[in-house]
Amino acid sequence: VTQFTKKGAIVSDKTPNTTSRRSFLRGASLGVGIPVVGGLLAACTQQLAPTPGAPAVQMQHEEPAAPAGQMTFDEMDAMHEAGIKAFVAGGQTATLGNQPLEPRLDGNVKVFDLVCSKVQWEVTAGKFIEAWTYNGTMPGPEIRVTEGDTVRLVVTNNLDESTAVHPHGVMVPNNMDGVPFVTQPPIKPGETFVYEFVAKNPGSHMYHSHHNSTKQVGKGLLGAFIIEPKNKAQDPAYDLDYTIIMNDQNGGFTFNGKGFPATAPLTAKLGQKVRIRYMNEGLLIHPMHLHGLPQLVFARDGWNLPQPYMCDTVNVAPGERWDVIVDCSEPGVWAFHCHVLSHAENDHGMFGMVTALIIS
Ligand SMILES: [Cu+2]
Repeated sequence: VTQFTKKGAIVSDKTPNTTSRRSFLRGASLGVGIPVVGGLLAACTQQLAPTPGAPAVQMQHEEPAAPAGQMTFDEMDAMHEAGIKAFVAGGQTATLGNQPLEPRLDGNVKVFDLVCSKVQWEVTAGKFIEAWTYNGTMPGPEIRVTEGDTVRLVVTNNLDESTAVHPHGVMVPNNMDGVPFVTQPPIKPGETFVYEFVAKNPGSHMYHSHHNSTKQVGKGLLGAFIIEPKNKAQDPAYDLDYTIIMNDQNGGFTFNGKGFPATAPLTAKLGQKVRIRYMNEGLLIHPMHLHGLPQLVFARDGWNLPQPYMCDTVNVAPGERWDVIVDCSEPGVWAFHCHVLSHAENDHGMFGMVTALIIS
């Protein structure tokens, strides 16, 4: 029996570990662990329902690695395994960022109400940080419209400093560009500002603060702004659509506002094609590496490439969006992480920018 303390340290009896992280993942990827994959999928569907009384395992990047020599190899392995087990159990946080926001209709205008406010945001199980948010989540809600739609963003500032919203990558009239003292006055605390424009250029875009932005975007004032093309045939065909928004300030290294093991896995059925939209809202580059399966890169910053190409690591610089297709041709649990290794793993196990593509 292995027990977990609140700080993530592990108290174990003499029972030897029979499944290391590597053999666990290897078994799954070789196909001998299909029941394991099924179990993972079952666990993932329960992700929004934290297990009552489940151990709080914290794998935080701020946690200083124990000095060399203070952990035995078994202790180190046990900490690595604990992180994987927590991920499989569903990460154990109750909130999700980047959730679809249904617009209300004013005539033919799609209206999205965005309220800027501070909340306590759970980055990993039990670890809360102060986040500055749109509508209470980090990232803010996903705004998704269709090319040609008229879009209105009604932004109310309930923060205690001014702000503004920049539709990043979206082609808008100059006065809708969201840069204080360049295209508009700042939205002061208590004020509301209305942005309205026609969504012209389809693709994967973002919206974020453009005021005191190192702090405000870092704190969480960011989100996905997706414009679907009128002609869907202009993109490669896909069955599932995932977005991974990266940030590297508030709460450490995060995908969609969560650090491993609280990150959400991507799940797919064998043979499906998965579209992944990478969006980097951080200060650092994040080369996204998927194990086992190549990525077909077909768009950058919302613009389809004249010549799509295959790779296994897609470097995503700050401000960039890259769209890829993964052909899920091999079942298993495929590790999927930023390949700046200090954003993903240390003595205490995997943390931060780590998730998995689970194909069953
Ligand atoms: Cu990274």
